[in-house]
Amino acid sequence: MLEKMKFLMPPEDVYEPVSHAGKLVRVDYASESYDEEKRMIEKDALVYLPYGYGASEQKRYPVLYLMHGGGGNSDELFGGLEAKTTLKTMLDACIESGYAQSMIVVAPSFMFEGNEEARTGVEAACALTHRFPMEMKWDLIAAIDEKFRTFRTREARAFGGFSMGAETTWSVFCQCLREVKYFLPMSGDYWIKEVQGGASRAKETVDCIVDSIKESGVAPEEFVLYACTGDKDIAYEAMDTMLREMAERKEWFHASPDPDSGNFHYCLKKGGIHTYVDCYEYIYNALPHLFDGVTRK
Ligand code: FER
Repeated sequence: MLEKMKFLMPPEDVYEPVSHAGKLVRVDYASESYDEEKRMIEKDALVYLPYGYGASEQKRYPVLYLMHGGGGNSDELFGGLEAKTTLKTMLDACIESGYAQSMIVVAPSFMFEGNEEARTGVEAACALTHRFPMEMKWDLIAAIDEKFRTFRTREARAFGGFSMGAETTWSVFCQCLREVKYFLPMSGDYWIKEVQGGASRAKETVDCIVDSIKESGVAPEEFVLYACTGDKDIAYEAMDTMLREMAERKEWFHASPDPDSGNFHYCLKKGGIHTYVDCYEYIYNALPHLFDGVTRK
């Protein structure tokens, strides 16, 4: 049996503006298509800088990368520079109260020009989510570490995403374990074998994940997964099947209901559905457990 981590409903006041608010900035960076064309491409990410960022020359920050779902772009999670969603207010409140560490949050996109079919087609989207880890480790991390005062270590990097962003997260897990320690796949399974292959081809999909861990040389004690979804979510069955298969591989995944011990946590929201409102609640649940020991030593 796979024991679950307790889901906490965020208190109402995390959605109320606080006096010590962070800010959103846009960052442009160069990447390439990482396909046969090897095209140079212009990319951008929306970056959340916590309150006080820049006040001290010495202070460094951990970085949480967050990927949007299918049909989205780098504006989607934060609601653009105007912060039209509740994510920024929630981060401000969680950091001000000390519930979460002060951190930089980066919202990039797996989309880029010339791939419009990936907005609606899942196969086309997968072609992009599966190339994104190369952009992540060869371009995006470098751009963020160059522009901002980050720790520049894997212990101070987390990657999460919702729906197709969760699919991206599994892909980043498999290819960027040496660059990133914490992973937060929300409402999505890994489509490396086929669409919803986490359910239809669970064993082969999890074999791929395990092979990637072996190849990375990263030990099970050196990564942490917070996998979240809701039991009414359209991704529930596929994700649940895949996570239960993962829990069988006890050499690699140490499942624990305690979010601060073990490396594999399954957070399930009763009644949770496939929306960003639920996604932000999952982020709220994972936030206090990220970057343990980086700045609280
Ligand atoms: C899943 C079920 C649905 C999933 C993604 C979706 C990646 C939704 C995709 C979309 O509509 O863009 O298991 O996992």
